[in-house]
Amino acid sequence: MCRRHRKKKESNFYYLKNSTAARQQINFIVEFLLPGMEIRNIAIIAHVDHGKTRLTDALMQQTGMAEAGVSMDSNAIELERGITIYSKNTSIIYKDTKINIVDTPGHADFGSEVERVLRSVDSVLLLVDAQEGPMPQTKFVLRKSLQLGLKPIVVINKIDKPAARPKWAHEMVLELFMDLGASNEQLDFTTVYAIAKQGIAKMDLADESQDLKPLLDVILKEVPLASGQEKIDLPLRVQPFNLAYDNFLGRLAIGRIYEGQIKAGQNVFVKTISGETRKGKINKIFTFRGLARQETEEASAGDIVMIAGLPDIYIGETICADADQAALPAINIDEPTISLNFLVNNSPFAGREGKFVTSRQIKERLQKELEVNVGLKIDFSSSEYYKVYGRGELHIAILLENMRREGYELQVSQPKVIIKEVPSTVSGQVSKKLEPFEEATIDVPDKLAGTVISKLSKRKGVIIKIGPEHGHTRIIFEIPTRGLLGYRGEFVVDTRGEGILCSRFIDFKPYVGEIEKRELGSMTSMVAGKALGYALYNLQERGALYIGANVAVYEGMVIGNVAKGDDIEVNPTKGKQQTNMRSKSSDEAIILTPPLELTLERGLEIMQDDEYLEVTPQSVRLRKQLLTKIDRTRARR
Ligand SMILES: Nc1nc2c(ncn2[C@@H]2O[C@H](COP(=O)(O)OP(=O)(O)OP(=O)(O)O)[C@@H](O)[C@H]2O)c(=O)[nH]1
Ligand SMILES: [Mg+2]
Repeated sequence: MCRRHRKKKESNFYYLKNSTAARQQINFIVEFLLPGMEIRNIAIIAHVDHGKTRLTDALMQQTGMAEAGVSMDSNAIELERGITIYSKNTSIIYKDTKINIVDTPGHADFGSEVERVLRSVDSVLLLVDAQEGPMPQTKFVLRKSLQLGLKPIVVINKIDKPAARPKWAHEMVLELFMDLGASNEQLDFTTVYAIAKQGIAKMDLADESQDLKPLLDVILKEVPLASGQEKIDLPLRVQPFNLAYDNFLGRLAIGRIYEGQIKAGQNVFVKTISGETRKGKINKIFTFRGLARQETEEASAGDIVMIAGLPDIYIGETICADADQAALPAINIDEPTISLNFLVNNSPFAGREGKFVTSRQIKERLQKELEVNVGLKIDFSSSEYYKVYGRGELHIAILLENMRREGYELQVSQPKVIIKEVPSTVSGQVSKKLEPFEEATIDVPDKLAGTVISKLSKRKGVIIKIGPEHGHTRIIFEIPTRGLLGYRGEFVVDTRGEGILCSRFIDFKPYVGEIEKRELGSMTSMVAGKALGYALYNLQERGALYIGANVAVYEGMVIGNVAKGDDIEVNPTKGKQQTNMRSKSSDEAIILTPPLELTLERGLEIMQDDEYLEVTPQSVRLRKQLLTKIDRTRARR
């Protein structure tokens, strides 16, 4: 019997919750059945925090692909922040079918990653929080899925929350489908209710269920088959949608085999997006087995594979068997929206904490990042700095966080939005300036709506929609990215932590002119030394401090902000005047407000144009570019 044509047997039910038996069965399947197995490819998409990773983890556990406690969020920063940063592949086996799953990030800065993934799957699980209902990123990922002609399966998740409104959420999702122009077929989506956290799914709220079987069955029923002999018989075509890097193997392409078979050692042709063809050779092939990658000699149409051997491969190119085959439709890569300079740290504390500090080391690290970080662009042409272009503050912050954890030390300039100059079509007329715009969705307690509206209007935000939303006011703004930069911190303070703000890039639109922001001034140290509690006690009346007592400071280091007005120079090392009189307010009695800790993101947000953010494995410090007051005054003239 040809394995490839093996009929699916219902009795082969590899679904034994978390049991060793399930894993033994999996080992058997992988060795003997996998080569001819039916394949389905799905992505899990949603707004940030709606439960994608929890669901993926539970699917892996219940099908015996991972132990309890193993998570798709495996990177240290992901674990720390509790968010997904990189989309990741896994596979599970259910009823003799291999289901490749891509868990995607929900944060808007990584939206373009989701878009690429969608190109390579045949359906999506659209997760929606049963209490929050559809959120901005739900709309974005659903729109992209619908445009690609995918028919989503809707999963209303977190139905265990006390304030869950699953039926309402379902209605809202249906409305969203209609607003986004879904076809009749797409509108006829299947809805599954779930508690990803407990690994439970049910078709009807009243159903009894202890596991995810109902969802798995829907996947088998609804997701189109990716494999099939008729596709395998065609000449090879693979398209990478993601990149990875391995110290030994170099650049790796993660792609879907649309047609044919791929073999280790095979000679191939790579068709570029611009229409050129180059030769290459496949070195190694891996498929996904749970989270692990498993080397294989060959793989067939329908599967998602990781390929080594093509050092210059890029997203959206087509790997094929013959030079005259047609390329697959290109995959769009979103342009960066902000930029900043990375440079060697030259503060008085430079080199104390970092292991890799030189310009060459930073350059090499950035070049390596370009291997895998698809949204990133870097201009290495200047001798003084490297200009890094990214998709948002979080995108950049994650790169910096990774670098400092690896032992790098550097400083960066204030992030700026990218302004594009488009030549006018009318001769003789000046060119047009375009800047990135975002759609910002804000939920705030009703009484605070006024404050938010007035602040964002000053920052050139325009209200698109406003209305009540579960006890809050929801306001949707269209606002230049420039207007939002540096606003988040203020928003948290203004709404006392009760507001939600999420935004995503929509398009480059005509430049709206100067934006007036009420910026806080900087409190800059005019001396080097150790900060003293007594001095800080007096300074904390003027603004929030970034440092506590006994922290070493240098001249030109920014140690806090100034609530009112311009920058000031201060002496944080000044001790109390010594007198013979014993005063009541002895140094020990001083109680300092806890400092506002400078995190990378906060630093990037609050820093001013004439400052650098110093990033080392141990510290994040803010400093003036020009350290002495004389130099700063001279430069202002
Ligand atoms: N009450 C409840 N909480 C859940 C459920 N599913 C997930 N959560 C919680 O929601 C939070 C976010 O879950 P994740 O799975 O990380 O969400 P995500 O969609 O992967 O988030 P991003 O990848 O950052 O977009 C975690 O604290 C989960 O424990 C659920 O069914 N019920
Ligand atoms: Mg996640």
